[in-house]
Amino acid sequence: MKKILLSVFICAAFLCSMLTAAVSFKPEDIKSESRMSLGYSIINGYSKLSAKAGLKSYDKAAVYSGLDLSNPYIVTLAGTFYLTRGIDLERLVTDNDYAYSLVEKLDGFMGRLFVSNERAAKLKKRLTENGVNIKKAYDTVGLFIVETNTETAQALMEDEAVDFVMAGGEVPSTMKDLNLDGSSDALDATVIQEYIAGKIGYSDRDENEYIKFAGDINGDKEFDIRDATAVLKKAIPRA
Ligand SMILES: [Ca+2]
Ligand SMILES: [Ca+2]
Repeated sequence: MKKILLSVFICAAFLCSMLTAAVSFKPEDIKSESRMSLGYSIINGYSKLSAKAGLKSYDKAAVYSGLDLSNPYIVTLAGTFYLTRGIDLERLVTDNDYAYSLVEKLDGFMGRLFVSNERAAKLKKRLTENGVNIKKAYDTVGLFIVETNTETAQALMEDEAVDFVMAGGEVPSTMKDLNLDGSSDALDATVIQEYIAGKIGYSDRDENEYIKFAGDINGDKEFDIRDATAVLKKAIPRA
């Protein structure tokens, strides 16, 4: 249990890594590295699918080159930040203003305690040299809001210095959106039904991870037909 909590604290301290706190894992997978990796994959999957659906574009994107979580000092600070700020995980991944206010605070907190992010600094230098316009930089956390395009954004997703690229540069309004139209409703139930029936599928690992994450509507860590029912129940207004 302590291990789980620690992983949640680590994940929780970083903007989109918080997604991983809500994702299902087998006990043997409870290592922060695999959780983080899955969290990054989910975000990249969201970016790819939402760009394809036209919900978001890569014209603006958040590029994340996170801190070294094998460093115990950084992990301790991240845990302290999480514990002392009373962070609302659900709000963090769906409320853009709230998310970025926390990123700003975390960035300042880490910076004042002499944390540096060399990996992000190198990436920032390279982006600048390549003519990428960085609109906002959180240098310590390693998050950059950039003006980009599809080709550059896709290349950054494959860049080893980049953990994830978030299309649009903003957190989604809902993380339960499977058809990527910006809301969670009966249309998403259809996607769940078709995905389970094998009528639709995604060849891309990131896209699959996003759908499995977003599709667990009832939060029981399984992706199955009960989630379609759960969407429909929520979609019908109560009398
Ligand atoms: Ca939807
Ligand atoms: Ca479920």
